[in-house]
Amino acid sequence: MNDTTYTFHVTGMHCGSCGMLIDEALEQTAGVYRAETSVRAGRTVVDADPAVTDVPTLIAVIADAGYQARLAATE
Ligand SMILES: [Cu+2]
Repeated sequence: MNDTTYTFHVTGMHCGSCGMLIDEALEQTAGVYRAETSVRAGRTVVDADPAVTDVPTLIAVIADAGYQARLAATE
């Protein structure tokens, strides 16, 4: 199984609900195994299958939830 970990810097989050909203939106996205957002750190870590989804898609999902994301790291 393909598994890439993407770390995004996310701005616009105010509280824990913001983080849960982002995690739920990402985990409903095809190819995403797991998402974990830290509101305090302003960061979302996403485990996903790069054969199914990609960075622009993940950023768009976060944008649709109402937040701005940019890729910080891929491993
Ligand atoms: Cu909030």
